[in-house]
Amino acid sequence: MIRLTTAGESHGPRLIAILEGLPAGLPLSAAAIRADLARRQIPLGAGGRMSIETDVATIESGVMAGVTTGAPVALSIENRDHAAWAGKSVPALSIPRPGHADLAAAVKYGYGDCRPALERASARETAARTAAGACCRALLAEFGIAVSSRVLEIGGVAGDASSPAVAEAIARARREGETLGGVVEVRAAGVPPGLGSHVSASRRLDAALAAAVVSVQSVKGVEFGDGFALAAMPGTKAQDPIVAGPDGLLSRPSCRSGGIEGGISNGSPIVLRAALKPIPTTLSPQDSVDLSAGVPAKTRYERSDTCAVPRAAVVLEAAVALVLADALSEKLGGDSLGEMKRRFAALPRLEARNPAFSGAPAVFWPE
Ligand code: EPS
Repeated sequence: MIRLTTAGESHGPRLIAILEGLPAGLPLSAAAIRADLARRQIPLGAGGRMSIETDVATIESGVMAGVTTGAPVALSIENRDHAAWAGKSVPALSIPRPGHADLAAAVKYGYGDCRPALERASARETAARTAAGACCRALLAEFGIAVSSRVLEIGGVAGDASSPAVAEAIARARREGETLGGVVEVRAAGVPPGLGSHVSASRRLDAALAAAVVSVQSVKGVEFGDGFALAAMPGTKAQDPIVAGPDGLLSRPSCRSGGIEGGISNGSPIVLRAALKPIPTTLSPQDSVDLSAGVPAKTRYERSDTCAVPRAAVVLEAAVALVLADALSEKLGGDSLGEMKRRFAALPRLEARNPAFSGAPAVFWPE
């Protein structure tokens, strides 16, 4: 079982990730983690903070001589901006931003200042998740599984992170004191059939992926394969036909189900999309209430990003990689990489003529 705990505040000294359950024997380098952290620091849509941080993860434990030991892997990432906050008196934040955790968390935890909510709810935390996701990606790569992503649209404008129209939409939003959300697609190629299970709600792979995706800050929607469009299709057009190929193996020419049927990976690529709302910290003031006086007040602006979608794409990859690594280790036993590889090699293939099927009738419920 692979489990991640992160800790750390946005402007605290550092972020921590503790990743439990990686098998022993997995080569893991700070450089591989650094590569994903660098991908996440894409400047498009980012505010001033990104030019302060250069995220580097230090491997604190669980790796000896460049190889995992099976013990928890602890990672730390310095917050360079912490130096600007250490020892300084910080004005109270008593006007919660609609859409942020400010109000709900302050009431829930009895805070007298929304700042503790801001600090922990901040998407700065996603640097730690990305670092842990890189470790999971390294495990998946050993089995030929690759997780990738692309931005499909930002602020209603179709295009990926390199699209001039998208860049222009973000620049316009910045000029207008607005923020933008968008849609990201994540794909996992090379996923073997048989991850997850239909037998219990808690073991369904799509349920675990949906939970992980929605746990990423700002995500408000998730769909698999053709997702919401399936709701309007006739049943015969909404499935992925099962075809016997010339090699004697089964194939699925379409991927409307997103590679998961009955909560189990079916051997097709896993395809999901996440919808992110615009960041709630806006240059233009929004209607709120000053909780210290109980009177209407406009939100105040503190430095923030215009659009987090390009960065979120890498974070969503990490979230998906973590769930797939967990499901793979459940399927293959998770103690050592060598053991997992032997079991992986013995997984059944999707044969068109399946020897388990004799065609004989059976009495399933004897009287
Ligand atoms: C964030 C606000 C901004 C972002 C931050 C997430 O930080 P600050 O308030 O310091 O300007 O830059 O994201 C990161 C620092 C990061 O590494 O992704 C927020 O409130 O969610």
